[in-house]
Amino acid sequence: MRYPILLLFLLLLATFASAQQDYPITPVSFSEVRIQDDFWQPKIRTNHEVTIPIAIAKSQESGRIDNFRMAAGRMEGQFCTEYPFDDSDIYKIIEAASYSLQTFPDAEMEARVDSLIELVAAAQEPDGYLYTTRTIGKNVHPWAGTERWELVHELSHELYNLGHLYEAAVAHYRATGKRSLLDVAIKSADLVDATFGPGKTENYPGHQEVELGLVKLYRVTGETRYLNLAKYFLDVRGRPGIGNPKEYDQSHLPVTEQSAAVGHAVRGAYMWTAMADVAAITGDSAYRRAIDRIWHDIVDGKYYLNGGIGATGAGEAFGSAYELPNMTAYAETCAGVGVVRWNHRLFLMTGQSKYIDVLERSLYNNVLDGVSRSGDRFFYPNPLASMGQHERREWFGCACCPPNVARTLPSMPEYLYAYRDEDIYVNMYVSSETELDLAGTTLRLRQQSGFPWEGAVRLYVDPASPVEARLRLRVPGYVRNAPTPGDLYRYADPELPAFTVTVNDAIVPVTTDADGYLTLDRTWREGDRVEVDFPLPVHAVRADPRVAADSGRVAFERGPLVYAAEGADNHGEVLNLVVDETTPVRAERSGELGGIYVLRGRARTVDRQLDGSLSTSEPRPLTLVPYHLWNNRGPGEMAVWLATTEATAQPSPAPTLTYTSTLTSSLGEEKPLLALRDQLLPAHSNDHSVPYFHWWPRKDSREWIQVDLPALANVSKVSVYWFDDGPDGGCRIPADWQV
Ligand code: FUB
Ligand code: ZN
Repeated sequence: MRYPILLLFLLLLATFASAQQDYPITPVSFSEVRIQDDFWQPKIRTNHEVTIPIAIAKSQESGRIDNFRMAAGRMEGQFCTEYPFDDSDIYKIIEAASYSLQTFPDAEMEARVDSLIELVAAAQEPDGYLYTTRTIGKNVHPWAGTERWELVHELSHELYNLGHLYEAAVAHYRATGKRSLLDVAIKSADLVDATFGPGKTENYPGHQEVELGLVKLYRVTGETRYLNLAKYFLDVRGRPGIGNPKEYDQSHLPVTEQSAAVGHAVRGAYMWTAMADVAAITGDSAYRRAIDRIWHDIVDGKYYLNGGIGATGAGEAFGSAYELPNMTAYAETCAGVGVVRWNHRLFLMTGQSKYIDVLERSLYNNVLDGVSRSGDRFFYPNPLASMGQHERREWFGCACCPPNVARTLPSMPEYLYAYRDEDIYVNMYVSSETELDLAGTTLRLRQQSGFPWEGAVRLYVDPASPVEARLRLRVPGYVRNAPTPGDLYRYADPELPAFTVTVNDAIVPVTTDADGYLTLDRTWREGDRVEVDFPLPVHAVRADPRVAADSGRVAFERGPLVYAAEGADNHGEVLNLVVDETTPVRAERSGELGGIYVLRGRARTVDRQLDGSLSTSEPRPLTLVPYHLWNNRGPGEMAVWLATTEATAQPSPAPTLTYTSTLTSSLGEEKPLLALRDQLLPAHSNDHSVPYFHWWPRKDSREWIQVDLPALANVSKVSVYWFDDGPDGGCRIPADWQV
């Protein structure tokens, strides 16, 4: 009799222990931080007023909401959108709105969210299964398979959708206290738990996401089955005989044996985030070691200066180390969101500011680039160079990115502050206000900052009664000559300008510690004031010489912002610029683009002549704008990495007959035809590094390109350079062709 009691006691203890353990550092929740600045606050407002309503309207127009209506039996018809993961957009929108309503109470949006939740609940099958394409039962998506979960390890996205459902449910519950979506999530998770695991169906999701959703559900419900299930879905990957192991979805090896960032970038980022979560709760050091190796693999060779990951559109995947092409960079917005979330977790695990450096770079540059200033146009890939072929779009058939931005903006206040015992971390400099409970007293923290434009930061520390605490101010990498952790990028002009920290106007001698913080350890009293003026010089950045795409090139940044040259400020041309390195590049306030700092320098242009020779101009003014703001004045040339030599510049094309002609094609789109006029010769037919024109996925069809000459001309010779990406790609040199 004593054993069962002892066992019960031990079990209770184990549950209690695991429920207690989590990240050693706790973020101050987004709902406890009030942003009061001129940079983020307007963006969060535009997100609320424009982006979220558009996301709802587009979901209605595209049939995503109707899919739920049909699954709920409230409408006749068949599954009517393109992808089986379209359900997930609705969940992401609910999550975004839940965060946003905290800052902007809005009865209309709240009612809309309630009605979406009611519809989602109605679309759920009695046993908890939720996947509209199968429940509707007509026009079931081929990726769904014939049976539930049959293709879960491939492209069905049944579990991916549910991960987003769980995240939405937790956000909605935390924001409103309402259980409506949480109950749907719990019913679903119970079914998934009854279905998968040892002795049940043994398989893993083809697109990771459910794992981190389950951890969130575990945190809010305390139900350890959800945590165990999250861990199961991670551990079952790469097990012999299970699923279809492949690098594409990181199932090629057990997760603890993985060391390199390979395959689909979003899948990877979501998986490493979940591994961090599970490791924080269970203390699993093998997970920690694996994500640490992968993190290094990224920051040492697979991380774009704009904070993006995933170099190639082929498989939306990582390339090999140092393969970071600029014009064809994929750097999907969702992958940037993944980098932000994963690195936040790594900070919470370690207290090291290098993770916030990565988070901040990806957030300010890659994620913000994902949406226009107006909040109604979106980038899916975020290239670092353009001939004018790129433009933000109103929406996408595969609409994963816009709602991912929509949920990231209103939740970003969560990245500002964190605490652990008497340590208070200030990680991002954004004018804001929050309160913390510390050693039995309430401490009010108010921050005034000019970031990202100016480095002066003032913190008002107001405890209700005197309290001992360590205020830890992050010293960003760009103030420490470390643009990114590791050696992938370096400042060409390393400079460590001095700065001082004062408390109540008295200079405090303080140095940056090994974790990248300035620590002020004292008894804080009402009215205490800390001031730091971080120097934000313009920095020229060079990439590791092994990054061929950036060789002979330089990029500029200031503070957290990466800059880009855009045609709109530079006579329409920037790819042909050679930076005049003898002229310093300076920051200057400008009224452009809503009020920014532009960078001004000088550059020469390189132009190709009709005889093939190159001519170089005298230096002329060069203007750069923050990268995330490019393409808000129409499409055009853009470059983050500018040539420093004539040999690495891309000369403006000579006025040849092709260049001055009007080109049209059977493709119907104009922009891809720019590749025919750029006068860049590929190294070989499978050279993806220069722009190419293609008709893929058309096959066995007759296609044409028409060249309307500007005037009557004698054409003595025509050459065609065919693109062929065989054997893996789908483009081949045509069976026959004629001019
Ligand atoms: O598969 C769902 C989402 O669609 C992925 O995360 C994106 O990369 C896009 O492929
Ligand atoms: Zn996406």
